[in-house]
Amino acid sequence: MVEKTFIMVKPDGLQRALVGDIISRFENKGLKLVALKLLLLDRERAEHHYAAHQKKSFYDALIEFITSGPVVAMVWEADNAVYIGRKLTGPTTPNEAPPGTIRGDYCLNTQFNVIHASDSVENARREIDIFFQPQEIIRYDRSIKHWLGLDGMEPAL
Ligand code: FUP
Repeated sequence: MVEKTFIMVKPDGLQRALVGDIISRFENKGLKLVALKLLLLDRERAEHHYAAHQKKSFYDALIEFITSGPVVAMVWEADNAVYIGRKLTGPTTPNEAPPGTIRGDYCLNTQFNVIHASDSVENARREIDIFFQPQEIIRYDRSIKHWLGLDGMEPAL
């Protein structure tokens, strides 16, 4: 089923100039980018996003970190986009994240773990709503033929 997932490059990912690589991984896999913005999270939005962790010991540090610099918020679309987004991202604990995943390749630390990826379709909907207005999610078709100027060309025999 076609799903949307919410992906965010965290302040450490942006400062370490990993935005391009992270976007490439999602593009290369084949997901479709349908929304993107660079923003600074205020405390209110950060607390809304991480509401599930309010009682955790790491909560204050997490809010401090996620509001400490710009982030890149994105919505990616594909069949099973949520599952694929988590697979590309890797597990929360970098020690357990295999090489080849974003966290496995770039992280040493559980807090400074470069990327957020929705963990369920329900959370993806909730998170997309926190970051984007409905009109900021762009509907479009992809056709490489058109953009290579090949519309209407007959295949060579
Ligand atoms: P994830 O969905 O993989 O980002 O992980 P969680 O939703 O469980 O945690 C949200 C964020 O809290 C993590 F990205 C990093 C931070 N965190 C800690 O700092 N310490 C912990 O022990 C667990 C999570």
